[in-house]
Amino acid sequence: MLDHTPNRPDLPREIARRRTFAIISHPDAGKTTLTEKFLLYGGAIQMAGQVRAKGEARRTRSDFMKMEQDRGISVSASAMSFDFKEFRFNLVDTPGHSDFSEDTYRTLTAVDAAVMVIDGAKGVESQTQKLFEVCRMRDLPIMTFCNKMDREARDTFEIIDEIQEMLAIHVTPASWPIGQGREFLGCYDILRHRLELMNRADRNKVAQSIAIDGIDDPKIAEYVPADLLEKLREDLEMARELLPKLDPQAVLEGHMTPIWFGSAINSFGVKELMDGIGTYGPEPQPQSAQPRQIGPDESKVSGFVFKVQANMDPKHRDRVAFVRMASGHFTRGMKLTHVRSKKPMAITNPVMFLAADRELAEEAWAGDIIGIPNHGQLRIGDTLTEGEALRVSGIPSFAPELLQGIRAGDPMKAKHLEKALMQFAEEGAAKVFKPMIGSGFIVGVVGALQFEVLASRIELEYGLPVRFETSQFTSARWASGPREALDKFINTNKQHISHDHDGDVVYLTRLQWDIDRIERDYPDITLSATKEMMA
Ligand SMILES: Nc1nc2c(ncn2[C@@H]2O[C@H](COP(=O)(O)OP(=O)(O)OP(=O)(O)O)[C@@H](O)[C@H]2O)c(=O)[nH]1
Ligand SMILES: [Mg+2]
Repeated sequence: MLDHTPNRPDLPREIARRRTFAIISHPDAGKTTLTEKFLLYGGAIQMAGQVRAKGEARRTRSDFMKMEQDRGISVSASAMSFDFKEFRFNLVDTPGHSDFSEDTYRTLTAVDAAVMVIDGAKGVESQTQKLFEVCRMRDLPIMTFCNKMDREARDTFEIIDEIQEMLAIHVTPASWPIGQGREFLGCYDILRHRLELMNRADRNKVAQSIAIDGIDDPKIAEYVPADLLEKLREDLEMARELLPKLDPQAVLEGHMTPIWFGSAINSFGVKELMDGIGTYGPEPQPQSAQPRQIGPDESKVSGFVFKVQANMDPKHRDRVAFVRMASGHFTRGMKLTHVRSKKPMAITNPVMFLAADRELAEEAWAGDIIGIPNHGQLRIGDTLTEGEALRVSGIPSFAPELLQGIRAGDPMKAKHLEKALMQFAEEGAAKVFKPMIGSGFIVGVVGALQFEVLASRIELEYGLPVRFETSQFTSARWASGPREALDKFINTNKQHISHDHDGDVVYLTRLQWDIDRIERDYPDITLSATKEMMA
């Protein structure tokens, strides 16, 4: 578990200014839109793109895959780094759809905090709840952004109560909405006593911010109509009585979440949220690893791979490992030890993810997320160190729940298909099994949409149309045991045996009965539904 001890030694300034966090929520709450506005305020881009961009309109930077752009949903986590005031933000936009949650869960092992986005009309939705529980398990501090306040939203107290009750966390308002729906004017910034007014005319424009001297300042009446002002005063009075005050330590411990209200698409409330992440968000935290935890202030460099993405740039066929730096000050060209293979690796062309561009990373500090282009040596869960045999632990691997056969439209292209599938398997986008008997491959995923992503990417990135067909199997189990027992098991069950992309033995079946039988008949063989990420 992470340890947020407040009195650990001071971090070097470069590390202390880093804020590494994921944006999480139920599908469609506005994560990608919010990410885009973060980039805008961070000065990383000049103009925000849109999730459902039509014609010549700009697209968002984090939904860079074609399928994401066509459908207006995120299917893959993407990282971005930028400066905001004195802070360096490393942000990961995650997909909300549960079919892609393995990617999101892995991302949560690589960040120090999460921004939870809630749709103001919908409140806490099912996926919000699941993701929140993962954050809770890791004691991640959470900042909440209640989005889409430009539309009809639920009552503010009701939303806050729902979060407190459903998620069992204290909620403290950092801002308070004034009016709602068409009448939504903006927010009262409780932390800094300012009036923030939304500009509906220009979505890319910074909100008008007016300094006031507390809620009784007569100046407010110049901007807020009498009825709304009266309600605001009443609400704030009630909030003061009923809701907890911001306790920064409780936020860092994950027991309290501050909530900001806003509208990502109108760029509203975003800057206040960013200030909040800077001020109340955690510095890079210790990373749990075996046999010991890694402290961000250690002088030796270490980091671990939490995601691999092939063909990020369609122009260069390459594979990028997303590495979260866990400690030290990395400089380009350093030789690090790849702990799994015990081999040295010279990191000569690491990249930083800057909005849509990648740029050579000359250096990186604990907390940063960098990309390391490679030819498949780097896998999810791998640790890089200056020699010590440390392994970062706790990166989840989900059991495949849906199996389908896959074939190339053109049977002559089977070899090509194999290559593409192996790449995606190494990326963690799907599990791929090659049966011992017969031709073709079986693909295993967690959610049905992953099949579609796979088909679309194989066609786009490898120029291979493919089709899926129902498989006679519905479950996959990794088999392990002593060599001799395993060989005997394989030889007598050939019809059910396949190998994954690492050559490991996988038993396929459609009957739980088979699995029970194997466990009974082969006491030396262990069947498991997931495969450990680390060898
Ligand atoms: N009215 C309104 N619509 C918004 C706002 N923010 C985002 N949207 C719209 O909500 C839809 C979903 O936004 P996204 O940013 O793609 O949501 P997401 O959370 O990234 O979705 P997934 O990645 O698919 O889970 C888009 O059509 C946005 O334009 C807002 O503040 N107000
Ligand atoms: Mg998205």
